[in-house]
Amino acid sequence: MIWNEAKECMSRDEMTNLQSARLRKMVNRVYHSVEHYRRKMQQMGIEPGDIKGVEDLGKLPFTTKSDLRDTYPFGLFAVPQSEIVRIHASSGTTGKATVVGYTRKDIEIWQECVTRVLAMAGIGINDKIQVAYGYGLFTGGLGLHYGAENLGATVVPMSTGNTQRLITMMEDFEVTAIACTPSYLLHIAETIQEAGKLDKIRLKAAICGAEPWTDNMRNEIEDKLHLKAYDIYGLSEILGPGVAADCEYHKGLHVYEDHFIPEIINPETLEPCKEGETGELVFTTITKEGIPLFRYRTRDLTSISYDKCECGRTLARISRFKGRSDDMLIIRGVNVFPSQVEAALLEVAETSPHYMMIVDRVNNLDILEVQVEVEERFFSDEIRELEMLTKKISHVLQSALGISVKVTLVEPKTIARSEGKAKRVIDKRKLV
Ligand code: DLL
Repeated sequence: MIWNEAKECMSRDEMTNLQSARLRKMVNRVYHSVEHYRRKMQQMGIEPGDIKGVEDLGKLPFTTKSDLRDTYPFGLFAVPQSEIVRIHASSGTTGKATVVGYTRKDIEIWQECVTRVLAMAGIGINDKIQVAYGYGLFTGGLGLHYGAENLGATVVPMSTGNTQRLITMMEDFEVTAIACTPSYLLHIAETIQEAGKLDKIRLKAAICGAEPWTDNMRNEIEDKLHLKAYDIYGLSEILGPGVAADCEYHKGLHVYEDHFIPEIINPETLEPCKEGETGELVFTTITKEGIPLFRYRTRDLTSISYDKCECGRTLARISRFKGRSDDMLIIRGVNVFPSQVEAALLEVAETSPHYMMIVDRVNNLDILEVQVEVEERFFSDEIRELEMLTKKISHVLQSALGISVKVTLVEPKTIARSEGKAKRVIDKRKLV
């Protein structure tokens, strides 16, 4: 039985009707309250009345991160400041922060979305959940916190910063669920294993997201901690965590289409992609009040399916993310994503998914070095074994990426662990 059947199991026609009604209202409201959009629509010769439903979505202008930066801090807000009850911001790597504001209703909708995600992962009022995403301007901590509280679970607001304390409390409080980035959870799992505490841990579910991860990484986490790991997706501009998440079948992430209309476009031509084709994910918010966005280009690369899921939900599903278009490295003309490296490394039993990609340019030639952690024993054994393993990993990576790779094996714990989003790439070409 699906907890939120009325919202998650509608027929496509019912969903389209609901979305169209919400879209019409929101376009009208935004046109009259956000100068930036009104100007853009006027330049394109569109009036609110031209948007009759979802079929007219393509007439609306796209929004990009630069629109948010150009109107920094509050230029895209659609309500007076007195109606804004919370602000979040993401720093990004360049320029000013991206600022988003929430009205009380926005916070309620956000809570509702996260509650739906947690319920989909089988979490309920008898669970104790440690929220180990960062609390603060990042949306992970507070987003999961309010959603879990709204569900009625017992929240332990850990934030990040002290893995030992997190594990002690996990054991003492008999914590049954955790929410954090997948890379941090892997670090937690290894620390638990080293401390010989695995049999004292009662975790049954993990809600992981905020960074790309692969099915192999999920398997590794599930095997290490004997739990079920679920994927949660979101971005501050649209909401924070809770825009989409996967169910127990792990066949893509269900998008909460009653609040966000997804599109997949070709990032070069900006034309819509066919169902199943990989492209850039674009969202239009249809219930947000504080900062409603038209066709926001997420830069995240995925594909979409409208087939009914085995779980019974009819919500559109997006496939796991291949990465972001701005994470994509072009090395000697070949497109390379960190997620390809992760997936390939997880095929090699002797490695761990802790790696760092270092890209450099020597004599005008791009060089990719991948540093990989391997078990300690390889460094005490004969040098020949280390060489053989280096060759094996180079071969696996070369066939996965289609370019030659310099592999450097490093001892466990050499690569810095992150408690938030993992850093996987150092591109020295950008530093010169
Ligand atoms: O990362 C919100 C979040 C917090 C999501 C906690 C899930 C859990 P931002 O900092 O704005 O917001 O970063 C958003 O992170 O565009 C993706 O590139 C990436 N991302 C988020 N979730 C996933 C995921 C939060 N499940 C950016 N898989 C997005 C892959 C993800 N990438």
